[in-house]
Amino acid sequence: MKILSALIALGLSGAFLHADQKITVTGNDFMQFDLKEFTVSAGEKVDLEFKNIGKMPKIAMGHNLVILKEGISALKFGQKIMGMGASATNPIPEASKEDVLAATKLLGPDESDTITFTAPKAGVYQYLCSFPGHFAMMRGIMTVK
Ligand SMILES: [Cu+2]
Repeated sequence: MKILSALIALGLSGAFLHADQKITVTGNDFMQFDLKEFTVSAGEKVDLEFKNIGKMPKIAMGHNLVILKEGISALKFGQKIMGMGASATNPIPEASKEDVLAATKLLGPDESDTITFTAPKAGVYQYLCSFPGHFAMMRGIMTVK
């Protein structure tokens, strides 16, 4: 009986090891993400916390983190939304949302936003900051295994 309860306890702790995956990324006044790549497990829940650690006003240096669907280039997406009139107040134009897997809010200095999503199937997913022009420097890769 003791062995059985020990096995059950082990099983439960195993379940806890598979708890949500937590990823934290920051953006700064130099248009840099601190994490340019991260890896998550397919089908598992991801808590992604994004923080703007800069000091410049949101209208001049706001940041967000936009993860694109598989096969969508962050560079091309960044260029496309500029053509759609993306701005500090409309960083993800409506017509571009079909390309977006998950996105945080656009953040001003010292703000943070946490989003939760289920990691899609295995593959490579590009992300960027969609504040106009920031895609030139603020890009990264989420690998799903
Ligand atoms: Cu930015």
